[in-house]
Amino acid sequence: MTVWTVESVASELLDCEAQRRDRTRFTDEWPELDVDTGYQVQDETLRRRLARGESLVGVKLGLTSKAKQQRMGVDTPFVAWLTDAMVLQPGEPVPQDRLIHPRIEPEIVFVMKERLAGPGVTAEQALAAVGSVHAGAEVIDSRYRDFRFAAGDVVADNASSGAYVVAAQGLPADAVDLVAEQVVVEVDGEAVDRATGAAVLGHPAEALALAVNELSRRGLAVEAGWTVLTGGMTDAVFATRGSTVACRFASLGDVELFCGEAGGA
Ligand code: 0L1
Ligand code: MG
Repeated sequence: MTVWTVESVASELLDCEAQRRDRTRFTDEWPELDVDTGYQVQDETLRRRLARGESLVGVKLGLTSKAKQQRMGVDTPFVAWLTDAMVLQPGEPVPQDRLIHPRIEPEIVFVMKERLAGPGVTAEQALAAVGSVHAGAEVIDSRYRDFRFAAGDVVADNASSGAYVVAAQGLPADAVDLVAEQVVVEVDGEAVDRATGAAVLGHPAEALALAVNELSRRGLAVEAGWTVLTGGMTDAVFATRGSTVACRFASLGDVELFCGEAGGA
């Protein structure tokens, strides 16, 4: 049986990503892979992504909504890294050729105007450091078969990172009621789910504060200019080839993702 370590789990996850290969969760073989160890793996994979030329552009929150926690069977929100290799420009299709089994979820996105360092940062302080708020969508992709994982597995797997898109036009944070802001998720024009910003820990700024305070435990901060995905507001929908998924926000506008031509591998 394989004896797993932070380094070998990081290698296996990056290999799965590069080879578009899924696998069973590590915690069945390595029960010591808890959330703290998962963050060590995450930081190791980030180190390797940066070493191969990617740039760190922000953070994303995972499992900040009850809908997502219930669906995934994990009740702890967590933080993960965003690099420039994950960015999709508005209008770009889902990059099916580099993803295993992508799903799409709506996100309220912050672009930071100021650096924020914890501990003890409140949602109010966090919101004051936000430059603009945007509509967004994340294309999640798990390296685990059928998205089956425990908390340590998913933290190690950079919270199922794949790709994400942020609407170009944002609004100042005080111009939007982020608790009441509604999103409707449509697949090929049909509404399939909806939620408000309240789904994200009661207020998306709570998710930002959580990220800052979690990073501070590891001696890190959220930097000015970074993008922050505050967490999927609804359960994610399958990015089925040939379909278009739209996330229509009440004030922030729309993001639409074409999921690639039908019939491809
Ligand atoms: O695979 C997953 O659903 C875990 C990542 C969650 C991302 C999110 O909640 O925004
Ligand atoms: Mg997400």
